[in-house]
Parts: sequence; C-alpha cells; structure tokens
Amino acid sequence: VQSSQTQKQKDDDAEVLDALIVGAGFNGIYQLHRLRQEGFKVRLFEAGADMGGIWYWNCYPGARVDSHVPIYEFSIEELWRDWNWTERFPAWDELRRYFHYVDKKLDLSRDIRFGTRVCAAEFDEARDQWVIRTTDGAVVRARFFILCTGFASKPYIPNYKGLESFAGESFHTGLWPQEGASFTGKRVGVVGTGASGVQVVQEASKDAAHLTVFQRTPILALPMQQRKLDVETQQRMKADYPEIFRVRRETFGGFDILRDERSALEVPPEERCALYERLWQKGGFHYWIGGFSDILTNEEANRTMYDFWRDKTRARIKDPALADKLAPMEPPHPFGVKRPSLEQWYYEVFNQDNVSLIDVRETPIAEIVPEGVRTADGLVELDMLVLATGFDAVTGGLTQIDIRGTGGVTLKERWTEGARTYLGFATSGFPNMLFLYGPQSPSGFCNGPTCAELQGEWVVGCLKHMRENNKRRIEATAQAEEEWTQFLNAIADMTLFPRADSWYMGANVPGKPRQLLNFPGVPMYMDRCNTVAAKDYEGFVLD
Ligand code: N01
Repeated sequence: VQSSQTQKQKDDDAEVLDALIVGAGFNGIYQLHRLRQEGFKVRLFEAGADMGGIWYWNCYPGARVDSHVPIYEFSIEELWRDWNWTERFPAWDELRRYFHYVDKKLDLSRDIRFGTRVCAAEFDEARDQWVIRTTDGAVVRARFFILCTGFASKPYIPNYKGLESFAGESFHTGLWPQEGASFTGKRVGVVGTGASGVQVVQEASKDAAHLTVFQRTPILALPMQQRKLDVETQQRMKADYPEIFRVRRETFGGFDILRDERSALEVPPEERCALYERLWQKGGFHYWIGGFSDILTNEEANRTMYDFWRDKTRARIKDPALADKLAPMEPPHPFGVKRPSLEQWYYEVFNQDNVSLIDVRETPIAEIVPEGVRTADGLVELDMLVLATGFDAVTGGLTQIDIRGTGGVTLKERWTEGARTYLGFATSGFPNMLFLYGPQSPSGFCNGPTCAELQGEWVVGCLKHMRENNKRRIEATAQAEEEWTQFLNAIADMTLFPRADSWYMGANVPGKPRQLLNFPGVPMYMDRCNTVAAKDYEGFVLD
C-alpha cells in the first residue's frame, strides 16, 4: 500500500510539460525545434544514446539512405546553407554527423534525455494530462504526448527453433552493435533480402570467407548510381534547393521526382523503353516513382516495368539458375508494391565463388543450431548470423509501449483488429496523443524529412490552436476514424499494393492484421489534413 501511495505521490508531483516527444529522429527533433520556437515547454526522450533515430540503431556496414541529396535533409535554409554531403546517397555515419550538426545549430540536446526509453503512459482524465513513464523509473506529466517513434523501431525476429543456441555472433540489422562487427574471414549467413539485407550482403561479400544468403522473396532492387559529391558542385546545386524543396512538398512520395501522367499502355513500346532507360540511368528511386501514372494501379502497365527491370538485371547474373531465383521470368508480385531497394553491386555478388543463395521457400530453415543453420538439405555452418528480417513496421513502435487511454484500454488492445486512426495522427480514446509517421499517414510512402516537416507543421498548428482557444483536450471521434479507415481501404483496393506480402500491408509479421498501413499520396493527404484544420478540427472533439 505504501509503495503504491509513494508512486501516486510521485505521479502527482511529476514535472508538467506542454508536450513530451518520444524519439530523436527527423520527426522528433523537428517537433522539439518548432514547439520550442512557439514557446511551448517541451522535452524529448530518446531510448538510444545519440540522435538519429533509425540511423542510430541501423549502423550495420553498408547502411545508407535511399534518397538522393538534397531530398533527405531538412529544408530549413539555416541548416542546408552550410552543410555539404560527400556522396549522393549518404551512409549512416554521415547522417549521424548531420544530426550532430543540426543539434549544434538548433541547440537541441539540452532538452533531450538520451538513454531514456518510454515504456508506459496513461491518460489522467482529471487533469487532461498524460502520465509518462520510462524504464529507469522517471515519471513526467504532459498535456500532449507526441510519438515520433518512426516506422521501424521494433525489429521483427522470426521465431526460429534454437535461435538462442547459436554459438557464433548473431545480430539483427536494426540492433547492430554500436562498436561494429567485422565480416572478415568469417562464414556469414544473412537471412532476408529487403533493403537492409541488400546492403549487408554487398559489404559482407567483400570480406567474408563465405557468405550464404537466405532468400524468401527476391528483392526487385534498382541501381543506385551512387557518386561522390564535392562542395563546389553542391554550392551550385544550392541555387535550386528552394525549388527542389517546394516540389518535394507537392509530389506523391515527398521526392523531387515527377511522374509521366500518361498510361504506360498508351505509349509506343520504344518510347516507353526509352523513358525506362532514362530513369534507370538517373538511378535511385527515379525508376520506381518517375514512371507512368498507372504503374501502381494497372497490372498490365506494371508488367512493362517488371519486364524491363528483369531483363536489365538478368544480364548481370552469370548462372541462369541463379538468375531465375534473383530475377524470375514471372514477377513474384507486381513491381514496386513491395519497396524496391537501391543496390550498387548486389547482383554481381552472386557471381562470386564465396557467395551462395538458398531459396528458403524451396529449402526451408528447419532450426538454428550452435554451429549454424539447419535447412531441409543439411547444415550450413556459420560464424555469424545476420537477421535482416525487417520490422513490426509502422505500428510496432507505438504498440510496444504500454499506452492506456480513457477507460484503461491499451493501444495494442485497441488495434488488435488493425490500426484505426483519424488522419494518421490520432486515435479515439487516446486524447492529446498525436503520432507522426504513423499508420494511415503517408509514413513509409513518404521521404522522412519531407513528412517530418509537413506533418510536423500540422501538429504545431494544432497545439497553437488549442492554446489560442484555451482548449485542454482534443480527441478524434470514432466516426471520423471509421471514415478515414474506410477511405484509405478504398484507395488501397484501387491499387496493386494488396498483391504483395509486404510491411506496407502489415503482412511481413505473422498474425498481424492485413491492411494498407501507409497513405499513398502526400498532396492528397496534406490537403485533407489542412482542410480539417481550417474547419476547426472537424472530426475531433475539442474541450
Ligand atoms: O526489412 P524488409 P528491411 N524467413 O521487411 C525476409 C527501410 N530501409 O529491414 O520478402 C526468411 O523489407 C523477408 O522476406 P519476404 C525501407 O523502407 C531503408 O530490409 O517477406 N526470410 C525480406 O526479404 C525498407 O523497406 C534502407 O519473403 C524472412 C526481409 O526478411 C524497410 O526499412 C535500408 C523471414 C525483410 O525485409 C525495411 O527493410 C534498410 C523468415 N521467417 C531499410 N522473415 C535505406 O534507406 C522475413 N524475412 C537504404
């Protein structure tokens, strides 16, 4: 009794903030910066020892961003004016340096508590405040609870029999040791061929004594066309930055890539191929999002893109049997409805003598043993096992926290049948809780910094509106949430996204409800959000 009374006293006496932000990635630090500018009393809690969010945890060899310079940075001139990158697609360590630079310029970390994992939060109805707890026993109260946990903060690890028994080194890419780990001279196994797997495989192929890649679904990876960038080139490029940043706010995925508004099928085949070739040479995501308007909605149009990709890719693989595995004649799923990744020498890796591929659909992993991986065909001996098996994406970072709204229901319970939100910002029964880059917002379909700014400004506007109107509480209505969910599901049904078992669909984690977790189309999304704000937050109840 005494200890619960002490806890209650501690909860009652906790420091009261206007907002507590969780996560020091792009979204979290943008919130911290802007809310502070607007005079709110805010603090940020970050589980990692440093800033960077995804770039803190995913420090595996080869980790680098898939967005070309200058798309993956803040559009704040005070920041971009003096910052230069060394490569067109920067690596994780350079991104971390960028975060340190931003920290210095905006003086952020004085309000960040690192090494502080938020594990629970409950809404105190009497005070209209969140009571937020951390694993080290700290308690803080905040009017607003702003979750910026990113789309990939909860790693997914398959439930392999014997995984704990493995005697060598074993790492998930999203929990890579900060001190690093070397592949040199080792027998390395990589499970998974998503964006993380591709990057690890490229690096491990250089130094591993032997590399075994366990593939379930071939990735439809695109050429990165990486290149070094010098300062002079970037100083010239900067004349165009304001326009580039304007365009990125107005395009489908928050990039500066405009698509061809025609159907792929109304264009003569030679012209179509010429466009595909141009996009291919530009590199990066140009081939994915710079194509024709019906690629993600029309299967026949989509097939033209798959076939071009397949022929280009197969030409790089010497062994026809391996080519059938890596770039099959028939698509494993429509092109681009599972996230393509960018590669530099991924396909050439499989021409090397020290690399082998195991198709786990044909030869499943039976168990992990101390010596390595036992498949249906026998033992693959390993010194290192890399799990590039992805994340409980978009929702996992939120539902892994014990968040209790009105009536004591947890967010995890609330979303058992699937995530339900209004505008991808809020969910009924959880007043004053807003999340960014979350489910049913553009999230994984949007370049991170673009949405950190666009969604971020909406949140800042909302908090200002509350303050100006003396409101203490905002909550999405169940009806608005239902309509938003139906609206997004209807959009999903018009696309080919449901045709792949991807994390976009929540389909990469066994048992997770299948639904389109990301809203396709930043302009349409922001238009809706801004209309709601202009109509005094229609669909929310403000008290
Ligand atoms: O995860 P994923 P990721 N047995 O879910 C396989 C971003 N990102 O970490 O396709 C065997 O994409 C799974 O197989 P399948 C980016 O948005 C960006 O690679 O489900 N295999 C798949 O091959 C990306 O999309 C960057 O059949 C199993 C892989 O593991 C997102 O993060 C870099 C398995 C998981 O792929 C996630 O990427 C890295 C099992 N039981 C990540 N379970 C850049 O910007 C899963 N797999 C460059």
